[in-house]
Amino acid sequence: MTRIRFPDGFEWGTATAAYQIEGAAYEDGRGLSIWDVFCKQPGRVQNGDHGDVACDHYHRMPDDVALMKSLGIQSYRFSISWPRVLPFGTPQHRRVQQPINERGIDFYSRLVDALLAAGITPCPTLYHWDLPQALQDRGGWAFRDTAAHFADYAGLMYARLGDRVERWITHNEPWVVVTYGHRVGTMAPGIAEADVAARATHHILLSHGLAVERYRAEGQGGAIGITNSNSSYEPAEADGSCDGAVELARDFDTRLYTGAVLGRGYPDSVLRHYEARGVAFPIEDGDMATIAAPTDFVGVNLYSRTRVRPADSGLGFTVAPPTLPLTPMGYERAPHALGDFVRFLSAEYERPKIYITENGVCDNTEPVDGEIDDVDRESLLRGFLEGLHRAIEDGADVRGYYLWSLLDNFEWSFGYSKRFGIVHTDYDTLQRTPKRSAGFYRDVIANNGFD
Ligand code: IFM
Repeated sequence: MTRIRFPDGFEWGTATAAYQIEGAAYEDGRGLSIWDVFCKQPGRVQNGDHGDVACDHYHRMPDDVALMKSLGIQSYRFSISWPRVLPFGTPQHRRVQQPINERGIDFYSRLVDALLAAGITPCPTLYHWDLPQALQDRGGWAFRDTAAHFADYAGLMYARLGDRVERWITHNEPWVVVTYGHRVGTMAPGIAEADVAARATHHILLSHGLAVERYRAEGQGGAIGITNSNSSYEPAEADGSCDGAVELARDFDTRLYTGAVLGRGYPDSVLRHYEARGVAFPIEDGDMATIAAPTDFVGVNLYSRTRVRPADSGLGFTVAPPTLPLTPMGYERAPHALGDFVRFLSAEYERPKIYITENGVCDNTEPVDGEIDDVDRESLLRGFLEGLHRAIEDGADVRGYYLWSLLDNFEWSFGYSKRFGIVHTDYDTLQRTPKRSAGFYRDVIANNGFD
């Protein structure tokens, strides 16, 4: 049996996001986000589900922190709900009188204090998809000013939490926001326009850069980075005919986001794709340098692999049918994908410092006699971690791993139908029950690995 031990100081965490767990959507002065609005539009979200209550974490936060402590969690990646702290956007918003919602700020301040008291390092993400609806009404991410609003909101959070928070993430998965929110329209704000998608791409990345510059300008001494979604792209055929498709897929996914942030600019293939549709990225002088403001780490989210082959239209590549068994999310069970992707990223960008900011498994195993025996999750997690460990041994600089997710929660357009938690949430009683995989993860943390 292989003995796997991660490097000393490797950090083990769990991740969640505000809209997916907090609930309390209309309490204590929180403003509307685009997801509050999107969920209430008929047919947008499976079963008409929404995040009004979610896991009720807003009221159960101390218990959830205690739960993490009982599992030995070392760092917690959560997100801040922008409309909870700034119900209408930012204090500088031009047309609306802008109160800061002190009750919202107080919630995150209490969360940070509780985490620190439990010996857990806080790692907030500033944007995990819940844009204030007030900013969407003014154009959302298609509108350049939204980037400046984001930097102001970031500055507010640095000022209020920066004395205790030393690791920040600007955005979660811009690719998802752009693709599903603005190009395909199956996520909030539900737009399906190439022009809006291009504008959103650029303004989200610009907002990241502005927030990083603000972090440095304010003399904050911690670390800041961005989290991108990724897949490990593989050729559908092994004869070389699909290798170009793999590179193209990497352009649209990893290189457009991580590459731009790491100073490589936008891939020509992506710019050409949009140009062919009469769409130009709204790049102004200095933007690309701002986007490439030096970050301290790259956040990697990865759940599976994707096999691709060339296509004559669309993006120039197409996804080939799966050949491996699927999780209930429809993702291939590909344990090698995490290590493979990390190896690719490390080679492509000269060994950046990496945190795995999300990795996990959808497994809908239900309780039987109060026990949740999620063996499929445990075995796939084990495989992901084995692959990650090999990539580290091969030289990748990976500093920590955040498992998605602590709790079963609201899975966006799938509502509550997909369970990613290592802790089961009963959505009737809101009771939390650690699953078999929580025990596995607790032992991984205690041993900094597994046998
Ligand atoms: O639940 C999501 C999360 O919000 C972003 N990354 C992927 C997760 C699982 O689909």
